[in-house]
Amino acid sequence: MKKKIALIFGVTGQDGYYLSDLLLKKKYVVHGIKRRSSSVPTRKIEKYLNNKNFHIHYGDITDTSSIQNLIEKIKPTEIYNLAAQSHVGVSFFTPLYTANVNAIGVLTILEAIKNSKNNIKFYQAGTSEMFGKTLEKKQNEKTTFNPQSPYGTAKVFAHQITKNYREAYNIYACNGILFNHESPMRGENFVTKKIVSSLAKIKLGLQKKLVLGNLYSKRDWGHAKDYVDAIYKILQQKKADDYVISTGKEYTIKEFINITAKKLKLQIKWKGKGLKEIAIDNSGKTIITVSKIYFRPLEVDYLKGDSSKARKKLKWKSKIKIDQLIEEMIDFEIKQLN
Ligand code: NAP
Ligand code: G4F
Repeated sequence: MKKKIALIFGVTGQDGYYLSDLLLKKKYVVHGIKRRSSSVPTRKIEKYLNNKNFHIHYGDITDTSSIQNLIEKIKPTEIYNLAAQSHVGVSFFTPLYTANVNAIGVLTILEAIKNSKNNIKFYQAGTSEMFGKTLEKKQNEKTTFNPQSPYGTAKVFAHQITKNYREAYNIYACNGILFNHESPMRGENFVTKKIVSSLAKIKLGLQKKLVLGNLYSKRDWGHAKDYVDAIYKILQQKKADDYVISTGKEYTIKEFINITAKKLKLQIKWKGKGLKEIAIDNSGKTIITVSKIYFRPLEVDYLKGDSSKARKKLKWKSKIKIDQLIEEMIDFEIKQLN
């Protein structure tokens, strides 16, 4: 049987961590790309570095020659593009950079695949942020995109160009449209990680206050481990296609805080409204406040996915519930702090 060789752009991030684990267990040879950094870019994936089937190379998806050279050298059978400037809020401060990585970077990979003599399957990490401001109660593959940020807008380009290359050049290229997924490996400045990490520190007396932005947007939060299963399945179908991956349940940021606080046995009470809203602990100390610096110029108020297609065609469904996700994130945080 032909050896399966995966090339992962974005291997050093949350999903890269879980996807590497899954593919190594499936006996793939896994190649990943790291960017030059002044700190340690491979901190999350350290445990794979001594695996003989895991290889790391320098590269960047904004560097055409590095992408072409890597694809020619590695000869992957599957490419997973998880690489992105993935923070929606930050994309308002760095819109050109975000578009360069999240949109043009994807086209650069697709061009390299088109020009390669090898048959390469391609996965593009699309997002529910592409739906943006939507009137649909549940969003699926047929829902119109209406992105509300440079991040979401660049991802719509990436989605569409992936579809164009599939149809124009007969490339096995797929889009996953993934709703928010979290884990202990989540980046520090996403809201779930920030909440769990800060409340755990507050509980242990290591931090005084957590400052957040909009507490009332709703998100459909799953576990990254479940979601990389779906990513893998998307590339194993007879025909290339696009799939929505979600849990179908939505919570506000405030609800996420309340569940986390309860699990940490932190008693909190909410007071006030708008920018004056606060949460106090049972000694009357203010432990959560709201600041406008974390509000975005445009917000996506509501996201809730309909994954019926993935359930039917991929036989995939989200298994890990929000309670278990939060417990796992808390355990990880407490272990780190101890
Ligand atoms: P993440 O933790 O932020 O990881 C992003 C990865 O992309 C990191 O490995 C990062 O490298 C890499 N990267 C950034 N710019 C790059 C460049 N120019 N060239 C090469 N690599 C680059 O994100 P994630 O949560 O794992 O998400 C993975 C993908 O899924 C992203 O494309 C994201 O937009 C998309 N997505 C995520 C979610 C979610 O809820 N997590 C939902 C839908 C879609 P460094 O480590 O060097 O920064
Ligand atoms: O955790 P967030 O930054 O995630 P967001 O914007 O939903 O984006 C994530 O999910 C997308 C899929 O839908 C991915 F494509 C994307 O790459 C990323 O992984 O923010 C969630 C919500 C927002 O409404 C935000 O305004 O939380 C609100 N929020 C309130 N206070 C905050 C904060 N977000 C962050 N990051 N930090 C805060 O202090």
